[in-house]
Amino acid sequence: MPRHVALLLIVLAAAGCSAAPSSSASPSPIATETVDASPSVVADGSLVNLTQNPAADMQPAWSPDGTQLAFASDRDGNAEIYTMNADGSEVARLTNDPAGDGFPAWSPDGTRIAFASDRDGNAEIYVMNADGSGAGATRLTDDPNNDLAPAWSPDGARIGFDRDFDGVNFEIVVMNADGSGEIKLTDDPASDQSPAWSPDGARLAFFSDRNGNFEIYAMSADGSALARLTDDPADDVAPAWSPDGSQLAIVSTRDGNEEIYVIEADGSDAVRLTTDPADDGDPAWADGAAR
Ligand SMILES: [Ca+2]
Ligand SMILES: [Ca+2]
Ligand SMILES: [Ca+2]
Ligand SMILES: [Ca+2]
Repeated sequence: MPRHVALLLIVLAAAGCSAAPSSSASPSPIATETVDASPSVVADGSLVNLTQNPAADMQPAWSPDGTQLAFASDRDGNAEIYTMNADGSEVARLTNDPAGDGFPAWSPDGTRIAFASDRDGNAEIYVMNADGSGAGATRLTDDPNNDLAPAWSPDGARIGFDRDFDGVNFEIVVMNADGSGEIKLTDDPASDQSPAWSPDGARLAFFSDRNGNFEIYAMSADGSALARLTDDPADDVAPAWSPDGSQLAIVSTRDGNEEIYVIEADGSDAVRLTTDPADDGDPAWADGAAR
């Protein structure tokens, strides 16, 4: 049994949205996320549905203090970003744009939320205040390719994301939090997606099909020292670090449909957390020390 699973809450969205971008060349990658999802909280395998809404509620992200979740939902007709308390109460809508808005990610100080939107013609990374105040979203990227899945470095200085160069060749890119200084960290014809910073900021985990099927990888924050963490013929995607950096939550289809697993940071000792005939995706790990 991994050390911290019983102490921590992992939030996830049921449905196969985690792997959807990899198999789709859709011009609207945010608005076309999988339907029938709803964020749930699982602590050692017990599930609580937080949203109870017929719309698709996806991509849950914990606030740094563990009191709120941001998520994307199409409950108002197209994908928008929302926040709610950790018990599902006080849902607030933060975006209001006919384009698709998704992939919310909190800044480490909890004041801002980065997200992806195709409101300017293709998916770009934006940032807005987490409480809905201010003039709205500020655009950080300006690239004709789709930019998705932002993830803030633990020191708040940088944002990692994935850029879709041709519908199948995603690369991991890092920029300064003001959008300057882009650096492409991967350079492989396969699809490299969904960067996740380790809590100490030293490593970036992601998933890639560079070895024939989706596996979890981790590299140094400068792109060096690449390590493969999983080795299973099924799809292994959507890594999320534990708060102490010793483990990752991942999604795998190794038991027939998408379930949440926890692996050690070196890839060993996979433990399955969910057992449900529906797909379970998009894990996000809350900091147990804050709860
Ligand atoms: Ca929208
Ligand atoms: Ca773009
Ligand atoms: Ca690639
Ligand atoms: Ca695999």
